[in-house]
Amino acid sequence: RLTLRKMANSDNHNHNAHVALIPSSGMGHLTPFLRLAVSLISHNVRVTLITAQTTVSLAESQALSCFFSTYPQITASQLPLVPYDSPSEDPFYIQYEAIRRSSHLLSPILCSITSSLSALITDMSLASTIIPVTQSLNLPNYVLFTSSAQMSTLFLSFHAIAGSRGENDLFTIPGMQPLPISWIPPPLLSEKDSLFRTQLMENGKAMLQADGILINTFENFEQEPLVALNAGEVITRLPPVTAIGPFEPCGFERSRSLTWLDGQPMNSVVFVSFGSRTAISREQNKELADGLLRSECRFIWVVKEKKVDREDGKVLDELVDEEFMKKGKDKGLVVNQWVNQEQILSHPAVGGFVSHCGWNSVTEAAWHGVPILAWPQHGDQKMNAYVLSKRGLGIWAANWGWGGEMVVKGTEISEKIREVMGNEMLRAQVIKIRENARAAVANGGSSHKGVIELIQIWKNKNI
Ligand code: UPG
Repeated sequence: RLTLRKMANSDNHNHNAHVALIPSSGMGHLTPFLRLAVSLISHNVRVTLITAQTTVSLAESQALSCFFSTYPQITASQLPLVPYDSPSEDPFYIQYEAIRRSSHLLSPILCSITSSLSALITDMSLASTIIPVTQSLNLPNYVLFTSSAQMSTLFLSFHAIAGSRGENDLFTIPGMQPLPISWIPPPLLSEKDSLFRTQLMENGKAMLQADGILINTFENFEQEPLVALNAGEVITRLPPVTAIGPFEPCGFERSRSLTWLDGQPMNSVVFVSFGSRTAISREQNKELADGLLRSECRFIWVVKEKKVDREDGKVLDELVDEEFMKKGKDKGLVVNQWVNQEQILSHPAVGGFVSHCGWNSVTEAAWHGVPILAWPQHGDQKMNAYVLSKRGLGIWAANWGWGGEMVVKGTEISEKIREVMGNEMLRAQVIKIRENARAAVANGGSSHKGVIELIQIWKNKNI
């Protein structure tokens, strides 16, 4: 406690806020932290980014090296990890757990930061082990929730309501409308212990001790959960919840030119991608290929068969059958590697997005005004699909179930793709959402105000 206080006092001449950020694991968690860091430096906040010493995916290590060379003013700091393994679990959750079990090593890192820190911003998956560390240093801790505000209502209340079920297969989160129980992430309903369930319960509970909760969303898009959270209806004694998104994609993420897309008519291409860590079965991919051909739309399809990109080594011919490659070659592109999704969504030729509804994908689609065909696969994704379909950012074929629960037929997929690509009313609604998203982070917008207020609080702490 003493160490951090003493440093703060000796650094009184520095009136800029200085914030350290600690993401957890996977591009779905790293990307929003990088975007937030860029937004903070644009407001003259000093930023230190603390990352785990090794990353699970190649995409993360490449993004980090590109990020630090683009923004040399951001200080890089590394957290060494104590070894942890649990072979039957998801590699990304294992990494969360390794970081959580290494949280005590954060203390000397925070104390060694030479200019005084105003706050630490912690990923929600690390909250329960990092909050005690910052409390002992008397350092404010803000938790960044990287999914929807809707999902946060479940995350924050589940430890208190686990075991209680509504009627007729409904599930009720206090302060919210009852939802079908099939939208709750399955590991939360299982009797079996899992990292997902234990971590979510512990983190949700610990977030009551945070100084604030920040969410990558905007008021106009998720008013209902945001109001319920701040009114204490979801759970009492919650710190202030501030919507500070959608985070603007940043320049360093753009790389390649998109020659093929440049030659396609406006709104004619459907982009198909299930994010950075979702594997789709071979059987389902076959139906997806069939659906794409039947839809007669142009397409860019990212095929992924493994969770972790380092294992995604198969050549395309092995993943997609020869006949599809022949028939589809004039219609589109199939890739089995990292693409620049944000850049693709920003292209005028792209008129629809078949998405698993990872929250970054949803906010990127909102930012660029691209209608979504929601096909949630796991975790928070049905909650996110619910939000986007309710707000008119896309349509959700809710009867397709979770990923792997059934094999959705090509005929059905093609129908839904056509519905999204050809629906002019939907397109007009989505354009409006894009305007609202951009207005939220522009000068005077609700999220912009939220960030400015936070920075003021952090600056006052320094003086
Ligand atoms: N991305 C690319 N190129 C690719 C694949 C992904 O640029 O080839 C980017 C994409 O633009 C996005 C990020 O990687 O910025 C992926 O994030 P997201 O769309 O949120 O999906 P996941 O990677 O699946 O994210 C995890 C969870 C998801 C959750 C999210 C935020 O799987 O369910 O909402 O984290 O908590």
